[in-house]
Amino acid sequence: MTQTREVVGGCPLDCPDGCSWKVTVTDGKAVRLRGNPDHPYTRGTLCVKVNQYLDHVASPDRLLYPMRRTGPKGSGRFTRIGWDEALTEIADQLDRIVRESGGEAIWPYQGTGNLGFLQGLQGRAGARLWHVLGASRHEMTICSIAGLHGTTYATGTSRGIDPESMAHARLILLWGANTLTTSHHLWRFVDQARRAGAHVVVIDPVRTRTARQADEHIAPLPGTDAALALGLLHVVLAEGAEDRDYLERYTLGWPEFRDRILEYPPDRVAAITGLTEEQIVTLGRRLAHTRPTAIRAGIGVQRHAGGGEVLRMLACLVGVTGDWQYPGGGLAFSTDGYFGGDRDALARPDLLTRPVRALSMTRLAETLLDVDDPPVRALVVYGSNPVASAPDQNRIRRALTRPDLFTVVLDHFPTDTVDYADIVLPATMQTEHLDVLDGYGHMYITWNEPAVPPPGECLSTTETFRRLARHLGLTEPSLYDSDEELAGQLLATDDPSLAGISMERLRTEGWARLNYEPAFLPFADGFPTPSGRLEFHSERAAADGLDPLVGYVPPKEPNDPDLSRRFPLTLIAGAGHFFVNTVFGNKPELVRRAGGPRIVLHPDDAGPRGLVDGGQARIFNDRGAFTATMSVDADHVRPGVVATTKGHWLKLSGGAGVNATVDERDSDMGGGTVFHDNRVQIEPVVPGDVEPS
Ligand SMILES: Nc1nc2c(c(=O)[nH]1)N[C@H]1C(S)=C(S)[C@@H](COP(=O)(O)OP(=O)(O)OC[C@H]3O[C@@H](n4cnc5c(=O)[nH]c(N)nc54)[C@H](O)[C@@H]3O)O[C@H]1N2
Ligand SMILES: Nc1nc2c(c(=O)[nH]1)N[C@H]1C(S)=C(S)[C@@H](COP(=O)(O)OP(=O)(O)OC[C@H]3O[C@@H](n4cnc5c(=O)[nH]c(N)nc54)[C@H](O)[C@@H]3O)O[C@H]1N2
Ligand code: SF4
Ligand SMILES: [Mo]
Repeated sequence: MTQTREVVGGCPLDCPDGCSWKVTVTDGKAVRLRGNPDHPYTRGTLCVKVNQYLDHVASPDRLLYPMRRTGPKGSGRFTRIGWDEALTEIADQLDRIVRESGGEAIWPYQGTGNLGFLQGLQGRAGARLWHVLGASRHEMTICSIAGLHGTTYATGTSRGIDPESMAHARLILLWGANTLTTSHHLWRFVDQARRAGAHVVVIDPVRTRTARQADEHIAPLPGTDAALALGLLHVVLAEGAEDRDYLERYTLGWPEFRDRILEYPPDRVAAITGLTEEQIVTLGRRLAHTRPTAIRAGIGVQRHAGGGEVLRMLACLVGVTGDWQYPGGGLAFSTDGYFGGDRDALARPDLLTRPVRALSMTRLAETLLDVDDPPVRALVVYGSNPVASAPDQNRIRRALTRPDLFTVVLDHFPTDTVDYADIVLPATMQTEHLDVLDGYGHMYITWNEPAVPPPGECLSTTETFRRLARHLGLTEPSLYDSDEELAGQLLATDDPSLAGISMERLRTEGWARLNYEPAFLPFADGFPTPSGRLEFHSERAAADGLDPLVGYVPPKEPNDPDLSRRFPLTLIAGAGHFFVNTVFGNKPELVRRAGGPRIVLHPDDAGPRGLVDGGQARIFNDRGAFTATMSVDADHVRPGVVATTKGHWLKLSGGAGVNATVDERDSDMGGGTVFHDNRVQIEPVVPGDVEPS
């Protein structure tokens, strides 16, 4: 007799929507995956990518067995070995490296492939083992850190409003956020506000799918958003619309900030941002007279030299207008942190017996090539595909071929990074392991129950590290806690966000809303800053070497005259619609729909270079080059700005990707990345020419 059951789970991918799902299992096989219809945010739909997840799980390309490298590093040639052999070799290498160079010679390099608390990034899977070994601390700098720091200087926290509350806004600014591609479940709330009369503006140098659906699209020059914000506030002041009562009661440094705003009249801001004075004044007036105004800032907006400062500015902007005090007003950047689970109980920082150095994800190549105290001798990569995703691809490739570097990669598929591994370990996918997840764009947590057994010899991250601990002969008991025990430790807390949410309830129902009222005001009782106020002037920023007063930090490469002469175009590489970072970059159906790397440019830039729509282009700078198909489109970008998307696998798209051109340089805060602060030149690829490397 056929047996069918439904298993609750959640999407592990790096996406603000953190969907809750249900897997239908018939006779031990996962046959259907759909968005959980009961979940208030997911509402029964997943997305164009994850709708194909079960197919992806069953892909013939899946890594099913441990492997050892047989060809040169980078060749991707491997032979199958057993788990025992693989773990013995890894344990021997790590043991030797720790003895010879100390634990810090190990770099556990964890990415965003899985955001789960047990198997992924949120809980720093493997943290206990790394602490016991005294490995270097991995700093997750590649994504949103600059903005998280920026909002924190201003408000004392990176947490903003519940994005759902945007349904109550009357003006919505989607600021460097490509919502319909990167977090489409938010659109329902945008739409709800719009039906009640809200005006929706997208602020993005690129005419994205989201920009096309908005009431208005404002396209500033990349990296100039903080100047734009100052210009809008200049208009607010001219209209006498600043909220004086709010400024008086809730903010610090207003007189200084006011003076700074007055330095940015619309004509000056027009020159900086490339917008017209009229655009600035019109939007400024709208902002002055529309309460509540909600800003949804994306992550893309902060991938510039002054990216952290942009988020700091946006958090301050909605203080000048007083929007933080209205349901539906304020800034939504991240909800990460509203979940009050016991992260330390999970990661156990107390297992570290002495302080260790931190290594930044942004600086992979430089660290591997240049750091000497001690050099990194073992790199353990999991949930990450840095050869394709991280800045300065060519240097990363060079670094990963270092003969004295021992590289282990845990993954689902033979990625561009797997090609450089000494040992490859096959990892479970989301239908095959236990996990607990939160979201960074909503207020819910999710339980992921394994629905089916793993294929081949795939193991979960937790089980892989338990077995590795055993091979290392480690005796610390907590290294062997089961997944259920780990989940219990995470959830066993008195934190009010979890009141009434037991592990049993979560496991049965599959999701729970954290204990916050709908449309709650995050700063009704003041701000968690040193002064208790929204800080336009921040001593913490000053102590970190930044301007104590919030302001505008220009992008770097567009303002370098010599560089700009040689490389006159600013390249933005945002999210692709059919992948999540490089996940699905090998899924044939999604690769087909994505249509290969594409570069969109304005006819004024195309014409003089002999670049034609549909032709092949070589995009290059001093760091490297990649090829893409051209789209010449006057509506999509302005002259001087070109757009492409991230996520393509290098070996499936000409051997190089956009990150061959990106600099391994820190943004202004937290060591964040500068993916879009990037100047390039473009030339046509004539058929028959040698392909660029
Ligand atoms: N489909 C899909 N969804 C994804 C991802 C994906 O790869 N594909 N990635 C996931 C991840 S890891 C993240 S962090 C989020 C990112 O989510 P988003 O931040 O929404 O996505 P991005 O495309 O990185 O950036 C948003 C927009 O910022 C714009 N932008 C770039 N520079 C500037 C600037 O200087 N000023 C302004 N105003 N805008 C600028 C870009 O043109 C882009 O359209 O999405 C997640 N969701
Ligand atoms: N040019 C440019 N580059 C960018 C960006 C950009 O906007 N422009 N965006 C940046 C951003 S926001 C981010 S977050 C980074 C992402 O960069 P990374 O963190 O490197 O993420 P991915 O490239 O998606 O690689 C994730 C890998 O993890 C694997 N994986 C997934 N789940 C698991 C699991 O449970 N266990 C194990 N072992 N492996 C798993 C996947 O198969 C995949 O190979 O990329 C950055 N790169
Ligand atoms: S990628 Fe985002 S939208 Fe798609 S299923 Fe996962 S959480 Fe939901
Ligand atoms: Mo990200």
